[in-house]
Amino acid sequence: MTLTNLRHDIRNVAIIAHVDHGKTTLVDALLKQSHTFRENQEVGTLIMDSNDLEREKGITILAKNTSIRHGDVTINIIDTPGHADFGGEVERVLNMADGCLLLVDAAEGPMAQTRFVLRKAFEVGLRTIIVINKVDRANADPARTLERVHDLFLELAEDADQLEAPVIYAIAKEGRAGLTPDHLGPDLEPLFAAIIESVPAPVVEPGGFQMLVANRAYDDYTGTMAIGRITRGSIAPGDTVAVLGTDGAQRRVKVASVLMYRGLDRVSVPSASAGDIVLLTGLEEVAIGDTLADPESPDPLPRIEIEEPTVRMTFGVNTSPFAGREGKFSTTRQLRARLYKELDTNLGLHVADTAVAERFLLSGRGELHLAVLIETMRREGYEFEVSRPEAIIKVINGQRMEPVEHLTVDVREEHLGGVTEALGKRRGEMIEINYDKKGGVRLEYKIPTRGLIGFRNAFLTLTAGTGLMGSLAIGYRPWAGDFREQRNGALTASSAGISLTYGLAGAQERGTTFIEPGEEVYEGMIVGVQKRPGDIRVNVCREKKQSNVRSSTSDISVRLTPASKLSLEQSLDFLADDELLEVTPKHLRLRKRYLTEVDQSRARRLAEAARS
Ligand SMILES: Nc1nc2c(ncn2[C@@H]2O[C@H](COP(=O)(O)OP(=O)(O)OP(=O)(O)O)[C@@H](O)[C@H]2O)c(=O)[nH]1
Ligand SMILES: [Mg+2]
Repeated sequence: MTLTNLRHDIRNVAIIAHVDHGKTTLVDALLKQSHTFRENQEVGTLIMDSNDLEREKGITILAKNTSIRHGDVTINIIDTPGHADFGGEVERVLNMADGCLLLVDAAEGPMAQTRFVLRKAFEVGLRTIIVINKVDRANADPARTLERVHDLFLELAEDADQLEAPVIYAIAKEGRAGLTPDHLGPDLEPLFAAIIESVPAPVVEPGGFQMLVANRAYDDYTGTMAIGRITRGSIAPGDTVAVLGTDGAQRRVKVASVLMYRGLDRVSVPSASAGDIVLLTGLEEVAIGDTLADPESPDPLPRIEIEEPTVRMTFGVNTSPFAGREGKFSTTRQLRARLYKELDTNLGLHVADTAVAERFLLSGRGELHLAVLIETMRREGYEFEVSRPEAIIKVINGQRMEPVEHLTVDVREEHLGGVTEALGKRRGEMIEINYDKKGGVRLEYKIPTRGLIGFRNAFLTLTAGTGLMGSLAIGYRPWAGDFREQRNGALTASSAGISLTYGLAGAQERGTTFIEPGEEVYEGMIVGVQKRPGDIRVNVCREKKQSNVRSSTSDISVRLTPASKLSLEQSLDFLADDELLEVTPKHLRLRKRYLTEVDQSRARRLAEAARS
């Protein structure tokens, strides 16, 4: 008989779902009900979405840990992002858990990312609890949702054990759960009970200390912290551990302190042992995926495997005439150091040098993954320029291959025509269509990643903001042929200066403008979009000619339509191949890669010469 030791006092559980299905809201409720906060302490909502960008966007970007007590049991909870672009965050933290709560919105049912996270959970052998959330929604259909979840289980489960999963119904927003959809209890007790009952207690493997570094955190007092779940042995401040790196490299370091999560805090503890999720300080250069082990038994754990990026773009030193004006950091050296540093924690990201020293190639899991990095860096004071995001094409066995995604969209029936037409043009292949009784349609597509870049904005317009979409990279397929829809031409500034009402009014006769009067522009900067293909130069700085009879009201007769300001994501969507986005802490400016007519025609001649 083998003696396995179990830590009955601990449950390690990850919360996984498609975007917005209510993970972070459920963590709020779990924290509140376990009396983690002082009486009357104001904590607000979406407590775990603690960084600025998460709060602004209302989505989780980084996976995070917390811990609560329920009776004699410590429940360590890992909240994960549901957006596909941050899938790397989910992959890397699942190894800290023994079980997961798979949340599914009772109205939406399983979406693209539900499939992805469930597949990953099964791969690492997690036990699942199905949580059908938002049963309060007007169009909730818990029975149908459960049926679809079961279909997904049959498709993805790797062994029969995984098919058995308890089902809990919940309204995370009200902190209530129950065993049937129409009889929820007053609190989350049924969910707590299910976690304690069916998430396995951590197994204590025999042997010396061992832990896989799943995450890192930083704080000014303690420096870098290595976060992970101890699989073997125990650890105390002052212990020496071997850090096992990528290439079999090994070095010894002393652990300064051992911390554990308590609610939203991290507290110092005298020791921790197998099953615990800990933060270790004093180790400095530890990479995610490294194993920390007892120097006497330095056995490495398998490194964390992350799916490959599908989208890439260049980040370069700002070459606009305004370079160096608005950013604190703008040199090649600063940009390069910052980008490579990102690799320490952003596992889904790749960075490479290019033939040009001032330009770097960044590859990520989607447009949003790269956009979040851009936004983070500009807030830190960086200025730089980026190119249009593109799908990563590979040549495999001499054949041109491109990434393909499984796309799930939910639209109202009246928008069906527009959406299917747009997806058809982008080489989408419909695999399934399902009508529900309430005028909604769910479509499943296989579509090249290329076809999805820039699609989100079009989709929101086509569905008047009511559509839902989610996609998941499913691998590489032979190149589906060219289909790039030509965007309407850009209105570019014909000379440098300050934009004026009169000049902008002239530009508005040709199309839609992106800037307000009084903004500084340079030649070749994009100030709007015209009504048909082909760029046009416009003089937005033009003044109204003074007439002999001076009239104080002469300018008032010009009425401007307000500028249509593009957000970062909209700007990235807008970019054509011969354009760049200038990013500074203060401005986003679209521009032609070659600013003047002379440079543009020279570039065209060179390109033609290279082709012939
Ligand atoms: N009606 C209803 N709305 C809910 C419920 N639970 C959460 N929501 C709402 O759903 C939205 C998304 O909730 P979040 O908790 O941020 O979802 P999430 O799964 O953490 O999202 P990501 O981390 O970005 O993937 C919020 O507006 C919540 O208020 C619920 O039970 N019923
Ligand atoms: Mg969240």
